Amino acid sequence: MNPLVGIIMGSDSDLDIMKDAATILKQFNIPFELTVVSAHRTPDRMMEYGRKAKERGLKVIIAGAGGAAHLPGMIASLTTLPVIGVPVKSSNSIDGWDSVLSILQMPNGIPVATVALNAAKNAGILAAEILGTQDEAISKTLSGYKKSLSDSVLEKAGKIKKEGWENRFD
Ligand code: RP5
Repeated sequence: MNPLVGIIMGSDSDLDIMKDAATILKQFNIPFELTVVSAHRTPDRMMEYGRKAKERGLKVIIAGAGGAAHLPGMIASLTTLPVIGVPVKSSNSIDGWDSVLSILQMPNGIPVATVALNAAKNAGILAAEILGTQDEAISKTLSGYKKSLSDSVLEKAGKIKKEGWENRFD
């Protein structure tokens, strides 16, 4: 199947974080592609990716980068597809705030839906939710996923109730 989600990152060193987006999309049976596109080191490739993404059939782009993280914002400037930004705490990050603020503080007109630091899994879920607005099968998969989250919390609450909270801190 043709990819619906494009997962891109500034460096292969981001993959350890960005693979979480791929893993959850795989779990949801949503076709995606994954590659490295560097805003600073391959600006022409970035322009081509952003400009051709829509005509290639992508519906959502997840872009991750760290430090001077310009990739998500620049990709958003090149397409009308929704762009989800993943700030990565990378080798060139001071403390992660640099990545967060570089992706979050976009000018009016060019939004990037920024998830939490290193939260590539949430980016994958958000991409699925965007696709789910037009696809009932994906929407149902997401309902099942959220039910499983709820069940696991209730299970933990039940365990604490049964065993007593004091036993959790021995
Ligand atoms: C950013 O610089 C990348 O997104 C990565 O997070 C960071 C470090 O890249 P490498 O020096 O590891 O290639 O552009």
